[in-house]
Amino acid sequence: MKIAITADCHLTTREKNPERYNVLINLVKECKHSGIEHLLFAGDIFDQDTNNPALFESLFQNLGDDLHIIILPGNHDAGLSNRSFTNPSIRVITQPEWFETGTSTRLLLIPYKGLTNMGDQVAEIMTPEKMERFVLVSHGDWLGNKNIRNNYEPGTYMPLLAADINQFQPIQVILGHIHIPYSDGRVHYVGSPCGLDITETGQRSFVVYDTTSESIKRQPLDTDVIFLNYKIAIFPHDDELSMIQTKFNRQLAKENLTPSQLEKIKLRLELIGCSQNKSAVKESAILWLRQIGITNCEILTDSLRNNDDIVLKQLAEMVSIKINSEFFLDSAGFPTKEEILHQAMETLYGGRQ
Ligand SMILES: [Mn+2]
Repeated sequence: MKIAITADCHLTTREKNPERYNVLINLVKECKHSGIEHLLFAGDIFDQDTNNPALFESLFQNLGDDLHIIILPGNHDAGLSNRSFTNPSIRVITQPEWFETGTSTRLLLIPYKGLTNMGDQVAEIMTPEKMERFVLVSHGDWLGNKNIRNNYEPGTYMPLLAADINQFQPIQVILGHIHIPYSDGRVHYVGSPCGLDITETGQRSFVVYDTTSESIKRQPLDTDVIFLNYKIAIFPHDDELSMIQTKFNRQLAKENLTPSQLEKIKLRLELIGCSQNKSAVKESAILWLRQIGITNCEILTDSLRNNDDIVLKQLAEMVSIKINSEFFLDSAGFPTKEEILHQAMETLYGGRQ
């Protein structure tokens, strides 16, 4: 059996964010195409105060027995219950519940509950003398890694502690709440199916749990919009545009986008460092981006210095060559070459504009 899991759709109205609805239509198509029988929402179907079950339900008409929708309410879905829906294929989980998969490994579904820990919720349903083999699916903050947090809503939501994992030993943990797709050992954040804003970048995906192999796989999702947010450092040069082009193309290649996805890009490009003519380089960058099919972009140059001093320009080029030499290697825990170049330009041009 294959179970698809998504989370953090944050639906508003269809007029305001049609892309958040359209991606769910695509998700249903993907599920049917891949022989997936269950589609599980791990919380936050709705955004802030928007809560329109009828509109959500309209996306899942005529599902028949092919696809069953399971909803775990998140911290934004208060009050959601089976009474909210008329479609019998949609089921809302309001209490911790076991989900049978036909194998000896079950899914433990824990809906969001404020002012509790996820571990307490697991303990409530777990028989103390019997060690269950299970996959935990829920909505909240994984506290085992401090580097990830939810920019969308500060605070701590039904936290899962490393001690909880040690105690209950779920074979996998699949969570909603953090919108960035992320995996840390056995803990996986599904990520929002469609980027909500410029901080939720790149191609989006959903998770498929295969009950036979007990494996987790990510499957790409087709979205109306793909956010990209790049920061590029430059130094004064007669061809600053090609400097931007090289760095931009290098970053874009990592996104693995198809040519038809280019027109879906919503780009924020922040230029930092120093330019010999910042308004000219901004203008030429916009033109070039348009030529390669990226029309929806904003270029930020607030932190870009402007200086055409000829001596400093030569110094800047020498510094940049040094930074690009093998001596400075990009590796984890160290500043990137981009950051070093930015700092070097700040040092070189600071206070001399
Ligand atoms: Mn949430």
